[in-house]
Amino acid sequence: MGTAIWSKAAIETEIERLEATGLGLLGYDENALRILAEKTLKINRLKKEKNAVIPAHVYQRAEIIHGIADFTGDSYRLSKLCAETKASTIVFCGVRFMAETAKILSPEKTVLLPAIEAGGSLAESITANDVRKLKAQHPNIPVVTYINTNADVKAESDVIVTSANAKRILERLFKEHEKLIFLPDTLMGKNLAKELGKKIPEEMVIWHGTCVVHENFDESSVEPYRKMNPGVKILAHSECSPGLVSLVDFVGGTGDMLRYVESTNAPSYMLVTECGLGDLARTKYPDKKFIPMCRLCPYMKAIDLDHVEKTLENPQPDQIIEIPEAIRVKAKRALKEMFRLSE
Ligand code: CIZ
Repeated sequence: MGTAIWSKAAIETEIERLEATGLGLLGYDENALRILAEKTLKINRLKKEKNAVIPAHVYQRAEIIHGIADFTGDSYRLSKLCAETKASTIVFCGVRFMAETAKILSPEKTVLLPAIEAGGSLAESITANDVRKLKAQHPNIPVVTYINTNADVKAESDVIVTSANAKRILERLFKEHEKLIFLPDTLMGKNLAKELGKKIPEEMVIWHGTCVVHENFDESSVEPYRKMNPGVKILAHSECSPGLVSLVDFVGGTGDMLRYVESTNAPSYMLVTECGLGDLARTKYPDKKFIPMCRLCPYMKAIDLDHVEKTLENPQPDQIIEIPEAIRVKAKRALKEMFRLSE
C-alpha cells in the first residue's frame, strides 16, 4: 500500500466508523481495524479524487462491503444503481459479468474490474457460439439467460433474468410461449421448471452450467442441522440442487433471502449460499442467530482492498471493461427487456 500518513485522529475516527458497521461482530479486532483503517481512508479519498463509485456484490469481502462500497446488493440492484450513478468511473467489486453489465448500461463511463481472475463458472460454461447453435436447433424459441453470463452470450439472448426476478419473468413469458430456452444454470433451470410445472426438455430447454459454490451443497446440508437447531429456518439459493431446495424453508436470490430474515422471527437461520451473505446478515441483524453453512467463491473473493487501491491509482488495460459496440447494443436490448418484464 502507499505511504499516506493519516493523523492519529483520522485513524481513530475511521476505526470507529468501521467498528460501527458491525465488522467487530465478524471477528475484526482493534488491530485488524487499525490495519484496515489506513487502507479504507486512502481508497475513499482516491474515490473522491477520481469521481469514482464502488458497487459491491453481497458476496464480496466484508472489508470491501463495509469499508469502501458506495452501495451493496445483488446483481439486479447493482445494475440499476450503476446505471443511475453520476460518477464517471465505476470500480466494480464483484465478478466480470457484473462489471460488463454496468458497461453495457453505461458505455460512457469507465468501468474497472480490480481483479481479472474474478470470472465465474456459470459465465465460463457457455459461449455465444453455443447459444447460436441452440437457437438453430430450437428455432423461434425465446432465449432466457441468467445474468451470470458474458456480454456476448447476453447479446444472443432475448431477455436476461436474475435470481431475484427469474420466476416472475418466466411466468410472464410462458403466457405467450409454450417453450423457452433457459441458460446457463441447469440447477436453477430445474428449480424453475419444477416451480412452474414445466417439462424438461419439452417446455424448457436447459443448458448444463453450474455454479461452483452452489452445486456443492446437497441434502446432507439440511437434516442434521434441523435436529441440532430446533426451529431453524433454512434458506437456500436458487442455484442449489432441486433435491436440497425441496427440503428447505425458503429458496430465492440473496436479496430475497435477506428480506426473509428481516421479516421473520425464527430462533435461528441457516443461509445455504456463498459465505459473504451470512457475514452481511450477521452485521445487518446482530440480534439474530445464524448457523454457519456456506462455501467461499474463489471468483467473488478474488478482489481485496489492495487491488481496489491499485486499480483506482493506475488501472491496467486488462482491468478496463471494453465491449464491442455491436455486442453491447444487443446485450443492452436483452437487459432492457428484463427491466421491462420485471417491473
Ligand atoms: O444475481 C446475483 O447477484 C447473484 C449472482 C446471486 C444473487 O442471488 O444475488
